[in-house]
Order: sequence, then structure tokens, then C-alpha cells
Amino acid sequence: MMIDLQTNTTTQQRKTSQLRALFQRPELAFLMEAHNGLSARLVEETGFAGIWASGLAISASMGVRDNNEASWTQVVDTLEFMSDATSIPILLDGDTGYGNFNNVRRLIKKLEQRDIAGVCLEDKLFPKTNSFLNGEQQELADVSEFCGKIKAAKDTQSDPDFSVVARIEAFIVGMGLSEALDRAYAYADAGADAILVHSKKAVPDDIVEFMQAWKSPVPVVIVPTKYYATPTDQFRNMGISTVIWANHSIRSAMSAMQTTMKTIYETETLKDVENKISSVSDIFRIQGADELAEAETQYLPGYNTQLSGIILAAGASRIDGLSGPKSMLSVHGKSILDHQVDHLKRFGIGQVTVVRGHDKEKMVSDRVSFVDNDAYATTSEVQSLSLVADRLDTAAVISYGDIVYKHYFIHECLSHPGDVVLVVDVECAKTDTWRDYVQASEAFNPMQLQQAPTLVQMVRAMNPDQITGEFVGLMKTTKTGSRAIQAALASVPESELATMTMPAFLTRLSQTIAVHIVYVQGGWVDVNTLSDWTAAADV
Ligand code: SPV
Ligand code: MG
Repeated sequence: MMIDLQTNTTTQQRKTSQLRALFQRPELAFLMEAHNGLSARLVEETGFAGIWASGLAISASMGVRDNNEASWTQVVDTLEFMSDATSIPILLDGDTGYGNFNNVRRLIKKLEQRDIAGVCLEDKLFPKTNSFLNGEQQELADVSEFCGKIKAAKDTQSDPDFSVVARIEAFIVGMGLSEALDRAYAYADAGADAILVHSKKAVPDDIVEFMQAWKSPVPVVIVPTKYYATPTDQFRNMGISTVIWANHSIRSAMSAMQTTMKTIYETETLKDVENKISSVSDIFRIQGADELAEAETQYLPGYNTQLSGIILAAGASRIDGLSGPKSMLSVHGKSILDHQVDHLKRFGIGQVTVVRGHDKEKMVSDRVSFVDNDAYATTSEVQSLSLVADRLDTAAVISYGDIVYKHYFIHECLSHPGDVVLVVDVECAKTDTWRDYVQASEAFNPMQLQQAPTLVQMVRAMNPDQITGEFVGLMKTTKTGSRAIQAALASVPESELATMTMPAFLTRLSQTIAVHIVYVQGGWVDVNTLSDWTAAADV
């Protein structure tokens, strides 16, 4: 990030300049392998400053060999996704340049068009073979022919910070230090911005020898795949510029996929893998689903102004040692409030109102509007609801502010035709005195498809025999249902309103309008304790 002092705005440094800075900085830099848009984004999210677009990994992810079986345009197409998904620089493993100097010229042009920061060219012949396969039988490029490729690349680039890295394969094919050095100096003279010295030994002897002899200021890059046990400080002490972790994303993806597939194959169920793999919401997050949901509310015509969201989040946290509103507790790096707003936005709800109270100055978001319940300490959720009664002029989704739930709960209640629909969990403990216990006209019966349960009563302490489930704290109302709620709120004497519980209010509401129920089986957490908070991460 750079600050432009004239305009006082921050601008992202060009990717080419970022890579150049990594090569030139005195501290050791690291590039991490990626092979598609997803892995590239993960590299950035992890904190790495740059990406190695590995030929081995990209070809493997396509299910072909690292022998230029994938065409160079297919590689460039992959790079386009990787580059679009990230803001850190990408160094392409450009193999031998996919032909002669002329092919290299066209490659550079296409890479710059896709905002790729640099290319690494290796001094072998097209079609190349991976350095770890039959190294001794591989043939090196003619030095002057390879220098011509480097010059052509440098003359073609339009961004002065685009980097061309020349890769020395002399050690790989069994030649010694003097061949490696002669080539490295020749490539540096031809304009290479960095030299990559490759070795297939299990110890870093080739690299040590090379670094002791290398007198040029051109930075040196290494790929310690085979000498992986060498302490990284040894690379620092040798004066290496950049280390490439060349294939560890694709290798870990492969073993993780194999483990999951084997388990599912053998057990014929998903239940043993569900909690061990990334959740679908992790995938949505990495895809940027939030941004699209936000944009839809801004750009899609008439986007659900007929449905609003209300979150009742005024109450104080009862979790020991944690200050601040419960809704701001972080689950997977995002506040509970943001998770809720994401869910609502996904269902096209543009206007979301949050009633806050406890530590209200700590509850901030530019995605919602706030209404304050300053008497939160002595009043109930029904008081909070009454403060936003005027906003109940449309259909609405109303929720408690401290619940983490599966987004399909909203789908379940929105697709129910009833005017007031509560989400009720049938998998609740039945002997507590603080849960919103529901007695419904019909208990959950998975064998009976045509169920139409309605609320009989809701109370916080109920005879276990009467309990059909627990109110999750999430409901939807149609416009008619919203009006019924407004009328019911208005009918409660002011002296009772402040302390009326939600169960008492909903029971009262059920006397004026049918309050329907959709049953769910788990999939949510009401965050009241530290262990609830931990459990919220698995929802
Ligand atoms: C790659 O990652 O594709 C490389 C490094 O070129 S290596 O596989 O070690 O040759
Ligand atoms: Mg390669």
C-alpha cells in the first residue's frame, strides 16, 4: 500500500513493483505455489507476499504431465483466474518460454495483459521435462540462444518493473559449478533480473558452492523441494534473495482429497468427514459471496424492498471475561452480526435494522441501520421489538442477535406460506429454564410429509412432555403478519411491555393470528457461554 501525498489517497503498488521489491529487499522473501484461482487466493489470505505459478502444479491440476502437454494459452488462461483472484504478484514458471525468442515475446505481452509480475525461463529445450525426472538425460539450451530469449523478453515488456528470472539447470543435468556460473553470468549480462539456481540434491551443496562463488548483485532464487530439511536461516546467511515453496499446495490438496474420498467411499456416508473439511460457507467466503450479495442490493432493480430484516441485539453478554456486545463476537473471523447480515442479504433483504443497547458504541457496521434501546439492562427483547414497530410495514425476517444458524433456515421460513412462521429446533435439551420452549399442535414427525404445526404456547420452563422444540430466535412475517405484530405490541399495556418475554409475546400473538412452525434439527447455536461460542464455529 502506498500513500499518494498529493491526493492523500492510498494506492496499491503495481504487482510488478511488488515482485521487484521482494527480489531486491535485504530480507529473505518467499513465494508460495498456487495452481488456480482458489489456491492463489489462499496463498494471499495466508499472508504470503507473492505466488509461484508452478508448471508442475498447474499441469498436475489439469491431470496432464509437466512436459508442456497443456498449451501455453491454457496456462495463461489459468493465470488470468489466479491474477483476478489476488492482489499480490505472481511469478510464472514459464518453462522454456514455449518455443524460441519469438514465442517468448508473445508470452510476455500476454502475461502483462493479465497483470502477471514476472516470468521464470529455464535453459532447457522445448518440450521440457520436470527437473526431477531423468535429469542427466535432459539437454540444456545453447547459452547464446537462451540469452537471446532473455533479451527478447526484456525488450518486449512495457512495464519497467516486470521481472525476467533466468533459471540455471546445469546442476540438474549433472554439470558442475563452472557451467552453472558461466551461464548465470551470461544470463545476468543479457538482462535477467534474478537467477534461479536449481538443484535436485537432498542437501544444499550445489547452492552453497554457487553462492560462495557468485559475485554479481543480481539476486538469487532457490527451490528447496529436495533439500527441504535445510534450515531456512542457512539460506538467509548465504545471501539468498527468494525461496520458492514450489509444490506444497497441490501436494497437500491431493492428500486431503484422497483422505476425504477414501473415507466417503468406505463409509458410504458424509458424517465422518463433514467437520474435517472446509465448510461450504468457507467456499462462499473465498469466492466473495458477500460482495455480490451487497452489490445486488445496490444494483438489482426493485431488490426486495418488500422484505426487511430486524435483529434484536440489545442484551448484555453473560460470557465471563468477555466484554462488548455478543453480536460482535467473532466466528471464523467475522462477527455474529455480519454472519446474520450476510444471510439476510443472500435472501435479498436490503434494509436491515439492528436494535443495540449494551456497549452500543462497540456495535458498528455500515451495512445496517441502528436503533438504540438504552434501557436494555432492565427491558426485554419485546421492548426492543416495540422500538422498531414502525419499521414493520413490510414482510420481515426477525432474529435474536446472538444466534449463529444455517442460512437455509431463512429459506425454510420464507418458503412457508404462513403469515407468521417460527423456526423451531426439535433437537433441544428439555430440562433447562431459559430456553424458549415451544409446545406445538403437532410434534415433528419425519415420516409425515404434510405437517402443519402451529404454536400452542411458548414458555421458558415447560413440562418436558409438552415440549415439541425450542424457538431458534428466528422468524418471518408477511406484511399481514407484521401488522398483526404491530397490533399485538400496541395491545400490551406499557407497564408490561418493558419486561414481557418473547415467549409470552409470541403466545399472546398466537391468540390473534396463526403462528406457524418450521422444524429444523440442530444447525444453530445460541451463544450464551464460552462453549456455545466454540460450538458456533461448527455451525
Ligand atoms: C515447478 O514448480 O514446476 C518447478 C520447480 O519448475 S520443479 O518442479 O522443482 O522443477
Ligand atoms: Mg516447472
